[in-house]
Amino acid sequence: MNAHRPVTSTARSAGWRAILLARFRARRERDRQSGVAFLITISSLSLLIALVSQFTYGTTVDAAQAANARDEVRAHYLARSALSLSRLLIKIQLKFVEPIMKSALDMLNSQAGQDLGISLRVTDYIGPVLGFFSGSKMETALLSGLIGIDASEATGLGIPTGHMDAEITNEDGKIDINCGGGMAPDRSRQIKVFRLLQALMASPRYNWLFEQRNAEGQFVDRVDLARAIIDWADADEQAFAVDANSSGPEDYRYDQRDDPYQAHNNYYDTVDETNLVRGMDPDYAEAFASNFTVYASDPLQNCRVNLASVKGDCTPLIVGLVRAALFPDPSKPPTDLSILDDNRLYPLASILCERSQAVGFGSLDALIGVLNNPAASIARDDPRYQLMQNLTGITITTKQLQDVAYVGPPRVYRVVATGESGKVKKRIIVILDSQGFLANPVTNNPLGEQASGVVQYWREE
Ligand SMILES: [Ca+2]
Repeated sequence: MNAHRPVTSTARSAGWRAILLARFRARRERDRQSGVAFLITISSLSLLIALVSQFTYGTTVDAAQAANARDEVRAHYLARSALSLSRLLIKIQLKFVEPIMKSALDMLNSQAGQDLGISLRVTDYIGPVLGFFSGSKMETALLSGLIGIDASEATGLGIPTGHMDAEITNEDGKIDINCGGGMAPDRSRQIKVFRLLQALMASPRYNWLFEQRNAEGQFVDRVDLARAIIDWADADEQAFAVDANSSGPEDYRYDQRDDPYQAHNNYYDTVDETNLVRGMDPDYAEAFASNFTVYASDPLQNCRVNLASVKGDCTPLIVGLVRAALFPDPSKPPTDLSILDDNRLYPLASILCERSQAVGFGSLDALIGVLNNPAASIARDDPRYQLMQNLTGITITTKQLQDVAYVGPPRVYRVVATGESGKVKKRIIVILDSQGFLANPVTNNPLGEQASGVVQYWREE
């Protein structure tokens, strides 16, 4: 019996191996488990990071969207407010200022024995009025101080953020290119429009426009352009001609262009529509279109321009009106060619234009006075004093000027109201006709609504 058989080295090493193997297995198991934990941690972390960044991004976008939406609404209503205040001023002008000014001027004229020829346009003061409502506290205080009231206790004045503005102009002080057009064209009115267009374009300073090819590679002359503008607006297919016997069919070939279209053959909807008229290109539009309107205002429906309403750079228009008044018959060349001399007419017209900006015109005679006697129409300290002393006056009668122009209460207004909040800017362009037909009154005071103008056109951008 061999109870104590010695352990062989082979058996010992097998034991160690088993131990080592077990340890190795345990460790591998442990390592394997710790790898899983690491992976789980990493993936949880990335998931969390992705979630958090998605959340942050989403919140930032939502906040920006909300701010944008807030600014959109705020800018829209600021523009609407500017528009409402503009309409209030228009109403004040038409309902109160015009009648009072008329009786005051009548009284002054009868006492002083001469025509003072001034007018008051409260609509020109829309800027300060808006400043009163939308400016800072200091602005409001300053403006209320100017008119002698204490606005410190008034509530609702001033806006904390944003800005609003408005510009009020008249359409009356422009050439009505729709006059005489439509379904029942009126020849005598069309001739008037033709005269006005010819006279507006007559200036030698525009020669370069008619001496080179236009954007479409064509030569266009003044007669063709005026005729095309008139023919677009009338229903008939007969080309307009001053001499009715020489007229043929309209042949503008709008439908044979690369981008064919039909002539409107009815009233223009906007002045921009003149861009579709043959011969018209951006250069002509820039030179003349600012003097066009598509809204009638002449109470006699005789295509005349309201000189009480001219605004902005009105010198070319006044030059045109004077020329149109002096050339009643466009089929004959003018007898006095000196009237085509820009050096003679432009300085006078620029003085008249300046005066219309400053005090307006109370009557046509005030304007004729300057034209007849330029030397007496300028102050001594004006730099152009000497120039005006050397200018020969232009003989023009009230009757001649009356044929193409009048001075009367404004009728059609264009209001461009803007509202700004943050990065958003809204602009509302509205045409208001104070004598327009009010089809759908929204209050029970339709007359009051009409007084601030009936909306003819509305565009928000
Ligand atoms: Ca036509």
